[in-house]
Amino acid sequence: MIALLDYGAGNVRSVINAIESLGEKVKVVAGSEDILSAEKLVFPGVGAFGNMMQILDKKNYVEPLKEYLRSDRPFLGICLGLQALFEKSEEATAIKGLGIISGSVKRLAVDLSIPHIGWNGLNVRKPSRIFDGLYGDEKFYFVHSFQVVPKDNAPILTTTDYGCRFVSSIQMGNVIATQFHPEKSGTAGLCILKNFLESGAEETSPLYVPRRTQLAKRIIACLDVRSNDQGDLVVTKGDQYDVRENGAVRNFGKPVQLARRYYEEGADEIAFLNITGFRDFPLKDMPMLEVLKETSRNVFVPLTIGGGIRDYTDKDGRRYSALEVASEYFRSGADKISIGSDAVLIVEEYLKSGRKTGKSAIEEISRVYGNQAVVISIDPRRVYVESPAGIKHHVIETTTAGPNGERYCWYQCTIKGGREGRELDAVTLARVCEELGAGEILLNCIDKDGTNSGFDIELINAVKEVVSIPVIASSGAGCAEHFCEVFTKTEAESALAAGIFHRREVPIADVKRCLKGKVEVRADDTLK
Ligand code: 1PR
Repeated sequence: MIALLDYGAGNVRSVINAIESLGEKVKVVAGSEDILSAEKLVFPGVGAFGNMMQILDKKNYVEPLKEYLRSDRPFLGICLGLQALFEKSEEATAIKGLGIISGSVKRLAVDLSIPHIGWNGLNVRKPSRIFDGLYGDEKFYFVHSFQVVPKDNAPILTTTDYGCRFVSSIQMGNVIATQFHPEKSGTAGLCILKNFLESGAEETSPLYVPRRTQLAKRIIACLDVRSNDQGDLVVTKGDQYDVRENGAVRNFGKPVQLARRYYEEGADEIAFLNITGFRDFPLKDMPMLEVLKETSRNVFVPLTIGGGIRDYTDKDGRRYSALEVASEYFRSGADKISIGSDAVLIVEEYLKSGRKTGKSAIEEISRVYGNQAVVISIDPRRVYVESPAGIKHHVIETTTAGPNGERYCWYQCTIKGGREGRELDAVTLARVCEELGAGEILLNCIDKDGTNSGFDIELINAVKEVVSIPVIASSGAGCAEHFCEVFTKTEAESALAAGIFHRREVPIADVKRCLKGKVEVRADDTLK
């Protein structure tokens, strides 16, 4: 029986699912006595350092945790569960950590997108039983903006490179903690978890030790989900957002099965977009929550869910906040939520008043779950203009001329799945959302969606220029070479596709094969 410390700030379901998939039972800690009596304790941390320590303190977990850790019983900390072991953090300077390891937690100060999101490697510094069965070139899923800085080198188990070299895991006796998420790192992550759970594994060092590790560009499979006319939840896909063919909603199959297929085929991440979420209340749309719960049971890569994340008042006058909606998704297995229409309305309000309210969905959700958990999905459409003069939006010069030969355009934000255009451009939207606390941009393009003609490189570069958070390039992928193009001509950290994967035109492995040698990718087993 594995004791799991859940302090209520994020997606612990994935950790439970991963442990259960390895045949172990999990008991969620319900009081300090469960910590003291645990034989093996797993502590997955999500969110913010200050908030985590305050909750641990309020629940009277701090002293029992210290006692458990000092007794050198098996402990696995994940992400914030690693940072908690240190004395203090720059994220919340007035709040003390557990102080089991001398040193502190510092902001990742690098000239690259922050948070550090994605799959990166490990440079192993000393043998450990958690490496049993690993070759050494595997990649693991990271998502963080802070790094631990131990006072001396003794606890350092691995380092990872991302603009700087940072400590990506530590081990002191039976106390092990990782900055990366083994539960979200596919088979390599499950291998680490299994080694931790089976205390008998040999202390080993992997054969291969990379000189420098590299963050991989991520390939994301996207599932647009909605009910068809018979009321079944199906994966659909539009052409420029029109999902109907001969009057009926296109049906590419069931979301849970398709997500599983993409996981097995090597997708680095999976996104579900509830594309009619803007008109329904998502908490009533329980099938979507079920889809997440089911998927997270056997898909061990990050899951993003979008659609309908906004404040909502039901017919009886009960108000639900976007934070409540998001919380339900996180509890059901989501690692990130994505906000579409509501982000446009939030930014419009902010630009009107010039003031942050602290109450918008973006601010509230990122405060509680961390910036990395908040993705902004943008649905822009090109608006061509003769010249930039007099246009109050971010205009770009384009090589794809407009219908009347126009050489300039701006990207108009839309809401409600492209049904309504707004007086706001995508570049401004992205910039302001970052200011409000968003951690990633999912950049669609209605003109390109479903066309198989390649990503909108100009749009991606325009947005990339104004934000320092990661950008997911989306819409238009028609062949493996389009992924090469987007990663070599833009700084996008990941690329998403739907149609070519659903129609089995291009397998994910072919995309990675095409990228290999030119762009860093996470090799799945089929590539090795
Ligand atoms: O506005 O917060 O309720 O969120 C609704 C979400 O649903 C948004 O993220 C929005 O992008 C999405 N959405 C709404 N309507 C549609 C539609 O297609 N009618 N899908 C829709 C958007 C775009 C991509 C697509 C890529 C790749 N889908 O996610 O998967 O364009 O496609 P491709 O590779 O086939 O070209 P809210």
